[in-house]
Amino acid sequence: MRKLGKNAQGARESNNRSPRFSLDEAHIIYNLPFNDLLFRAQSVHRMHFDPNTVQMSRLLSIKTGGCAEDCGYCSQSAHYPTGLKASKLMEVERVLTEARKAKDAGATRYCMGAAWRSPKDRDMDALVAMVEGVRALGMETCMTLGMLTEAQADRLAEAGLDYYNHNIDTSERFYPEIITTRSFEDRLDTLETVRAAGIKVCAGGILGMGETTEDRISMLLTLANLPVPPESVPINQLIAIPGSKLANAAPVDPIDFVRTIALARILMPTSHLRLSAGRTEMSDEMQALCFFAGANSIFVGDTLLTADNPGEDHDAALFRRLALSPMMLEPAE
Ligand code: SAM
Ligand code: DTB
Ligand code: SF4
Repeated sequence: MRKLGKNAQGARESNNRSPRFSLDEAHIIYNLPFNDLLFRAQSVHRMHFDPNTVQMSRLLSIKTGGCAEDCGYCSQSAHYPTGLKASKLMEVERVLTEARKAKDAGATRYCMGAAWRSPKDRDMDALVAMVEGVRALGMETCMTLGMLTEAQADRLAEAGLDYYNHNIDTSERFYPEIITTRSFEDRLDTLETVRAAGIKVCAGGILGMGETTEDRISMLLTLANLPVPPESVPINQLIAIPGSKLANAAPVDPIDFVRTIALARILMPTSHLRLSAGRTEMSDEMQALCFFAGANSIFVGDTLLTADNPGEDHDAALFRRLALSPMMLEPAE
């Protein structure tokens, strides 16, 4: 049985991927004067990345709605009257057609999401074909399918899946207020299974669900203090879905959002930090501050899984205003 405390907070032994911080240290950093915090985050960022390039991923919902889980933020949970129409797993050929379009529009990573608690073994052949097909187009592949068994993770790894997205969403303390059909520990178990299969880990969370600053710091420490921190860390701003449990959640203070990005950059210096859901509600100025604080990845395209995302034109204009360029794929080893 996993000891959560060790993973979650205060584990001080370092690994070669990231420094280790205690809860007290993380608090002190988060509460630095804003300019000092941003200067420090940007300095760390420049040690590991070109500060003017941003990685671009494209999402596709390969199986939408009707999900058995009760995640309070989600449009796809069958527990809430969100009005979303459920659909079956998409045909492989359709997925590949969409992936080709995403590649032509500049995305280098294709992320396929399914509204499942976990995949059924009968779905594995189709999922493997999707991974192989997208890879053959020369894109990185990512999937987010819920909890995985070791055998499922191994099959996806063999098919060449580059990343698996599985968010811890919030702190261990706040988690049961948002989701009751699975536990924080279940999430950490799947992350361990994915890591053991040799797939790169994408794990992050959501801000704006009514959590405290402490919850946000604690969530980031859990991620940073994993045996190996996630290669990719999506930070989502809640998109309040009408009908969901969090339909009326109060919006996050934008300065607090930027502080959280900066802390994530300092705690996980070499991870890609993705400014994920919620960009349609953010001004260009706020996004610019997030990039300055160390965010260096976004989802592109008009839709995320079910919700809106700024379209290509808006993002192209933003990139021009900030003289940002898309991050190229590193040549395969
Ligand atoms: N069913 C799979 C799972 O839960 O792992 C994969 C899909 S799920 C939609 C992926 C992630 O999207 C969630 O873990 C959550 O962090 C994020 N997400 C979902 N709905 C959101 C919303 N309304 N606003 C912000 N982030 C959201
Ligand atoms: C993540 O952290 N954000 C993405 C991706 N991982 C799968 C999903 C955002 C979903 C936003 C709500 C929607 O489109 O339904
Ligand atoms: Fe289902 Fe994932 Fe939505 Fe939770 S976040 S309800 S598991 S699709």
